[in-house]
Amino acid sequence: MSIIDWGWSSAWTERFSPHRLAGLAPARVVDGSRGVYELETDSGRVRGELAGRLEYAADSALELPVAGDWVAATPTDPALIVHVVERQSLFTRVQEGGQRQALAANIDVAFLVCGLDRDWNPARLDRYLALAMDAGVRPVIVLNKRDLCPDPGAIHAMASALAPTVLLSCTLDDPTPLLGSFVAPGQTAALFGSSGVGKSTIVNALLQEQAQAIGETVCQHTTTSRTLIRLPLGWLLLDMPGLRAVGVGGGVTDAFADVTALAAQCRFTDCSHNGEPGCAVENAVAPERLASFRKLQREAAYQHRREDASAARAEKERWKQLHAAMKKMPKKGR
Ligand SMILES: Nc1nc2c(ncn2[C@@H]2O[C@H](COP(=O)(O)OP(=O)(O)OP(=O)(O)O)[C@@H](O)[C@H]2O)c(=O)[nH]1
Ligand SMILES: [Mg+2]
Ligand SMILES: [Zn+2]
Repeated sequence: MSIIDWGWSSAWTERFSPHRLAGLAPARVVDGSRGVYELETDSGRVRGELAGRLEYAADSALELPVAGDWVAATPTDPALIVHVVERQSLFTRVQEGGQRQALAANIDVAFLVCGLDRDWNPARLDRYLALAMDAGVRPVIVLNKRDLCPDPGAIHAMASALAPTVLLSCTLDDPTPLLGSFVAPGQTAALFGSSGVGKSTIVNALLQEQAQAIGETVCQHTTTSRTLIRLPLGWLLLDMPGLRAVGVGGGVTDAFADVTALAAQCRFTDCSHNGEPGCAVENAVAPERLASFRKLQREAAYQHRREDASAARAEKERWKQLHAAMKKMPKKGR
């Protein structure tokens, strides 16, 4: 096996060339988080550790490696990770304190998995769609456990209006053709969704083996780390732990393309679709969907303000340090 089996392509070769000149080798992060990683390299699976300078030079945790990343590492075992190669996409969520957390890098397709037993929650799906749009990753909605739902047709119609949708049951169907049609060989997909919706069950069905542990009880989080898995069809799939909080920091207008299109016809450009005259949205969009839109829009706007403020603080700090350094420099006589 080589890194080509893990999604390496000519586009990456180009991005990587400066690191190659520095004697570093490319590796893909297939597992792990802060501190200890599992890497796939041209000489197989190795353990990876962060080089001190990468850790200390990082302005935020977003700059550290995450599952799916391509990194430049020493050709040793354990390998020392020196750089994170510029990402093609980064899937993030906003945590409760307002910090953005990286969930997965270099994902081509996001499978947003919902369980049709008791997890079906359109407002939560709106959140996941916004995360995918914010990351610039193509979303595919996966409605799993159709065997436990008396009328999956209505939900399927509702979801299909938002993004390409697959209706699935791991006990009745083979997910390989259903999900495989959305991912080309060499591409990477990831499974997102609450705990217990069946993400690891889907992985095992695609692999036709019990590689991932499956939950016995729905309330516990069975998968605890992110793992990139190579499927027989030649594409890669990242199994994610279930997410409790799904804070949104952007992507809302794209996730609500229907509302956005109608809003262009409101009489006032700053219409809040809340009783204004000439509003084109309020009577055309279901009240729950409009409420979900408003809530996520407020949340994303708040996050933008918070990130702008913190970027401004960092900029000010940089200038202060530069200024202090300049003052210390000896004045040369001319
Ligand atoms: N009836 C039915 N049960 C399913 C289906 N898919 C998964 N399950 C069951 O749902 C439970 C949870 O499945 P997991 O695959 O562990 O769920 P997960 O999304 O990986 O959960 P976390 O790892 O905790 O995030 C298990 O008991 C599975 O057997 C399905 O299509 N139909
Ligand atoms: Mg799991
Ligand atoms: Zn309006």
